Amino acid sequence: GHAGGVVWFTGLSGSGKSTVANAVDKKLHDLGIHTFLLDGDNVRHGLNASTKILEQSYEPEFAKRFGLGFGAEDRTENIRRIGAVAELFCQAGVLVLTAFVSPYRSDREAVRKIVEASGGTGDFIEVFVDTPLDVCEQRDPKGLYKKARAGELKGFTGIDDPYEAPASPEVHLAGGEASPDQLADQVIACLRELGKL
Ligand code: GGZ
Repeated sequence: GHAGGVVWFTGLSGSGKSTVANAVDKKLHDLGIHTFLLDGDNVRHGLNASTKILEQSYEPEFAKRFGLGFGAEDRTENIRRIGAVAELFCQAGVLVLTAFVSPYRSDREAVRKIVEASGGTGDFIEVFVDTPLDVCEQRDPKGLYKKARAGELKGFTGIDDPYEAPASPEVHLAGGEASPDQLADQVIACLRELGKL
């Protein structure tokens, strides 16, 4: 194989994906591994910015056409673009970490196909951050579950939009039961077993 790979975190909002991915990123960096983390903060504000964000720099018509939201088609396009970027980094020998809800199984499988076609089997590692909905809802760091329950936010994953759990992820984390640091250690151990480290 080669040094590159895509470690794809998936799970509900508030599941801890981003926190665990950041902890894994730091541990890999300390091991001297060249990584790159893609998450909502650097993608949904840039490459996949919303119409509202794009309107600050582009014509309204253009912003409307290319801005991404949270409807089913936009989520699919969000994941497709992220997958394409991840595949490029992977080709460059970088171990890419991604942290997106990525709720639809077919979207994740499409990325797997693309990454494995250009790299090889084993280059796509799906990490399911399996935190029960009620735990995510109790955490509710941004108050989004509360808004979704109140009907102020439509199409929220886990409330009135589906989350399709991975059938056979390479790594399955019991998100509600351990600290982010412990979960990150589990991911590192799995990456070793899979021969990625
Ligand atoms: C799910 C939403 C929604 C809806 C805004 N559904 O906890 P967060 O805030 O930081 O994580 C969620 C994030 C999800 O963006 P992704 O790019 O990961 O989603 S996807 O893979 O489905 O395209 C949440 C916030 O954006 N958010 N509206 N309706 N999450």
